[in-house]
Amino acid sequence: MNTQKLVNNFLQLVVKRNQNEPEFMQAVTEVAETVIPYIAKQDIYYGQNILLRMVEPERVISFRVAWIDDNEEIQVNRGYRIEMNSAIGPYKGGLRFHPDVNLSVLKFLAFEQIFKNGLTTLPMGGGKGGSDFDPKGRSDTEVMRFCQSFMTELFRHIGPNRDIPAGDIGVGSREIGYLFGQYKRLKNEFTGVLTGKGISWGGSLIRPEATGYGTVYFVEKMLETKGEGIKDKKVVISGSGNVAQYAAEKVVQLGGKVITLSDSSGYIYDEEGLNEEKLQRIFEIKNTQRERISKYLEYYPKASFHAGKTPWEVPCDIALPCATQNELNGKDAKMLLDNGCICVGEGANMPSTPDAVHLFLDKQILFAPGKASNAGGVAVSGLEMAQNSLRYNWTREEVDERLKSIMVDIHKSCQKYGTENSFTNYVKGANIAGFVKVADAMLAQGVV
Ligand code: NDP
Ligand code: 2IT
Repeated sequence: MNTQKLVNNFLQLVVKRNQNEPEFMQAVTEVAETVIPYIAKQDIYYGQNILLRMVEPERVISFRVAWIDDNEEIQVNRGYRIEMNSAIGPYKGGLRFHPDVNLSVLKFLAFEQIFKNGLTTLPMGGGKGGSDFDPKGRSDTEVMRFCQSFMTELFRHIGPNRDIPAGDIGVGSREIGYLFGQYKRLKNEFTGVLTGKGISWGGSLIRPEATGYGTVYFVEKMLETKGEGIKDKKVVISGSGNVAQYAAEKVVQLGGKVITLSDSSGYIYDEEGLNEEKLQRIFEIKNTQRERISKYLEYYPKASFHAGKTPWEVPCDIALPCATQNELNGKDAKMLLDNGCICVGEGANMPSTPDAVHLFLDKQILFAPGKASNAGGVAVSGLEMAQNSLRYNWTREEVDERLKSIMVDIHKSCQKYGTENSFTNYVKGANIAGFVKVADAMLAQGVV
C-alpha cells in the first residue's frame, strides 16, 4: 500500500473515535504524516499498531471542581488529567488553567508531550491536565480555594512515581505553591509530586527560565548550521508570560534585539529593543502587578500598542511564538517570509497552524516545532525530579549547563532523522526521534 493511503486510513480511524477534537486531530495528523512513512520502511515497527496505541490515552480523568468565590457564590469548573503514555517513565506534563481548556486541547498537549519528553533523553512519560478555570481577575484567595478544591480530587491520581504535574498557561509558581500545599496536607508526605516548586521547598534553579532559555539555545544551534548567530538579529516574540519573558531575557543577553511582546489584547512594539531595565519592568508588570502588557507604554511612551493584533506583521529576522496554539496562521507566515524572516522557534505548543508550518518547510527556512524547541522546560522539570530523589540541589550553573547540553542533544536527534539533501526538516526529525524512543520501550513491554 502506498504511504499516503496508510496515513489516510490511519487518520480516518482516529477521527472516528475522536469526534469534535480539532486540536488533537491537528497534532496527530502532523505526527502521522511524518512518522507513518518512516514506520512503513522499518520491519520492527511495521504492523505493530504502535502509533494507534500512542493516540489512545492510557487513562483520561475528568472531575468536578466546586469552590466558593469572594462573593460567596458557588462556582463549578471542570478538571482533567490525561495520562497519555507511561512507556519510558511516569506521566509528566503541565497543568493549564484557561477558559479555552477542553478535552481536545489537553489531549493534543498530552500527545505532543510524549514525543517531547522522549526527546529530552530523560525518563518521563507523557501527560497533561488542567481546568477551564480562568485565574484572570480572581483574587489570591480565590485562586487558592480553587487550587485546593482541584487538588482534593487530583491527589488520588498522581504521585512522585506515578504522575508529576507542573505549570503551563495560567499555572505559575503561585498556583504550584497552593497545589503542593494541599497535596502535602492530604497525603501527609513531602515528595517531588509537582515540579516548578519554590527554591526553598524542593524546586530547581533555572526551572522558571528553562522553557524560554531552552528555546533560544535551540534557535542558536539552528542558526549555527547557517553560520549565523543571535547577535544583532531583530526578534519578534508573542506572549508575555513565563516562556516569552525568559526567551526575551536570553535573546537580550546574547545581543539580539527584542522588539515585540504581546498578550491576548494585542502587541507592544519597541523599535529600540528591550534591555535589562525594560525586562525588569516587564517582570514587574506581568508577575507582580499581574497587569496587561499595554501598561509597558506608561513606562516607555515611545513604544506603541497594537490592539487586537499579533506581532507577525513586524519585519524581523527571527520569530518566537510563545503564547498559545494556532496563534500564527498561513497569512502570518507569508508576511514573515515576505519580510525576510529566516528562523521561527516555537516556544509555545503548536503555535503555528498546519498552513504556516507547510509554508516554512516549503521555503526551507529554519523552523523548530515546539516539541523540540520548548522541551527545555520539561527537561529541567526532569532535573528537578532527579534533585528531589537525590535530596540535593545543583547550582544555577550546573542546571544551566545540563539544559544547554540537552537542547544540543535534541538538535542532534532532529538532524539525525530529519536531514535530507542538506536540509533539516525539524518537524520530521523531532517526530521520528521521539517516536523511536517511545516505540522501542513499548515493543519491549508487550501489548499493553
Ligand atoms: P503564561 O500563562 O505564563 O503566559 C501565557 C501568555 O500567552 C500570556 O501572555 C497570555 O496572554 C498569552 N495567551 C494565552 N492564551 C492566548 C490566546 N488565546 N491568544 C493570545 N494570547 C494568549 O503561560 P506560559 O508562558 O507558561 O505558556 C505559553 C506557551 O508555552 C503555551 O503554549 C504553553 O503550553 C507553552 N509551554 C510552556 C511551558 C512552561 O514551562 N511553562 C513549557 C513548554 C511549553 P493573556 O494574559 O492575555 O491570556
Ligand atoms: O508543555 C510543557 O512541556 C510544559 N508545560 C512543562 C511540563 C513540565 O512537566 O514541566
